[in-house]
Amino acid sequence: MRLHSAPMSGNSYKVWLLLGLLGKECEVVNYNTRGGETHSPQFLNNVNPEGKVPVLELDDGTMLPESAAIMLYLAEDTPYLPEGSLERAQVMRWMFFEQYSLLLYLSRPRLWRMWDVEMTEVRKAELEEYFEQGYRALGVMERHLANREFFVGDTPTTADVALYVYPRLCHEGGYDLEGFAEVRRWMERIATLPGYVPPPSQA
Ligand SMILES: N[C@@H](CCC(=O)N[C@@H](CS)C(=O)NCC(=O)O)C(=O)O
Repeated sequence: MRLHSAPMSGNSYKVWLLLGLLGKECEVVNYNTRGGETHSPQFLNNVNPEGKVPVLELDDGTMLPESAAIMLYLAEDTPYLPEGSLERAQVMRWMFFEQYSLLLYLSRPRLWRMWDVEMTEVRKAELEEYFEQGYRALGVMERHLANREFFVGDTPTTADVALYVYPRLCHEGGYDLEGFAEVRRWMERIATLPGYVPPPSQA
């Protein structure tokens, strides 16, 4: 297996983290996303037509993009993916939530800061919307975690790994998790799991 990824990519970090927690090894090929390497004809034709990482390349050459799909594939037959259909659906429910309701809002402010993007009036208005939606999504997580240790069941699953990454990195985009004590406690629990891999943080 080979993982196509980028050094500061949160979505790639989800996969590195899961690999560490599962005790699995994988060759890593890094790209410079800012420099447009993932939009080269070679990448678009042979790795991912969407021009994004992460992509897991299987031993037979099959390319599997999308962090959530990769995590579900890697976690099969491990404690990180429950066997029961309802529990599995709950895991996917939180991974869909992460993709639709959390990811963009927490990742974009970080990306703009990292890339020192010019703050036009349009971007300023967008940023405000990202923070509003991002804090809303963090509130959903905070309420869910009020009476449980992990998102689904009593042990960590791919849902926890997916949801961990952007809250862990979001301070780099200007978020403040002061009002999210349950989320912070849950993040501390994740950071003590055997095989934990620290984030690709600049800070
Ligand atoms: N839904 C995708 C999002 C992947 C994504 O946005 N990847 C970023 C890096 S974190 C990327 O490759 N950006 C380069 C680009 O869009 O040109 C996932 O979860 O894997």
